[in-house]
Amino acid sequence: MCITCGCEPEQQHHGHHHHHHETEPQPPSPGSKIAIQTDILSKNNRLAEKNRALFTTKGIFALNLVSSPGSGKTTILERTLKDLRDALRCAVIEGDQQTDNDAVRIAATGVPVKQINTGAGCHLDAHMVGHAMEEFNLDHLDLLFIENVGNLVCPASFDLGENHKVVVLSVTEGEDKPLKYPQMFHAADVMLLNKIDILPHLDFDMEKCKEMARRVSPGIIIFEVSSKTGAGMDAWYGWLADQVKAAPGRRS
Ligand SMILES: Nc1nc2c(ncn2[C@@H]2O[C@H](COP(=O)(O)OP(=O)(O)OP(=O)(O)O)[C@@H](O)[C@H]2O)c(=O)[nH]1
Ligand SMILES: [Mg+2]
Repeated sequence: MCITCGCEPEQQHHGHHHHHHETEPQPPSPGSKIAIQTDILSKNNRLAEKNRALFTTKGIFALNLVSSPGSGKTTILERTLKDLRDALRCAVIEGDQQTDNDAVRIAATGVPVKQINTGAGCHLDAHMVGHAMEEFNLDHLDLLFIENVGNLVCPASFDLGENHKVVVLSVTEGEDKPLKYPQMFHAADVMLLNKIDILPHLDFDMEKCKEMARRVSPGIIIFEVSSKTGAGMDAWYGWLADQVKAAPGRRS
């Protein structure tokens, strides 16, 4: 269980809206769980601004990939890196509670990668990302992918300094997830609807899913993809290339 992001059931008994304690009008009593959480989130926000300033200084476009476990974040990255590594200089930060499995998979593409193990923690925070950035040559980097810990709840609250959160939803998870986990989908500017190759075996309603995602995140950009077959990936690559070109602080 993670105390830092307030995912304990107790938190809900105060009648507060989860994860928005920093906007509560009354100051929380010192030492209370809410006060601790407010401190953690404001400290995180300060460090996220530092990361963002670094990305801007270096002209790096940074994405934070979030999803439930197994939706296909690493598989999407593997294919994306293989297809884009000659055109764009990429690096990856991998977040998992344990193992370096995903970092090993990314390393096989030849792209620089740094694994962060969060142990009991259920999300990456800005401090971890700032530290991991020391591993890369920032003067030779266009595009940074941060794969967050597989968790559709807590990573929504933690700004890492990224340009956008990209939520991956695989079609096996059900079309109602945007409404069940609205904070994550609200926080995301892009949704990758992954594993469309297996749609013929499912009752997944694509249009309904997209409508639900737009209900919680009106401007969300949606790509339907299969990281297994490569279907739909070109539209995602096109968006990435455009965003890198327009990244804040980028000179060429
Ligand atoms: N059929 C199909 N399977 C996929 C696709 N993308 C990923 N998978 C499979 O889904 C499983 C999980 O993929 P990962 O890429 O490891 O998922 P992840 O989101 O990185 O998982 P965590 O890092 O553990 O949260 C693997 O068995 C993949 O082969 C896809 O587009 N189609
Ligand atoms: Mg992964």
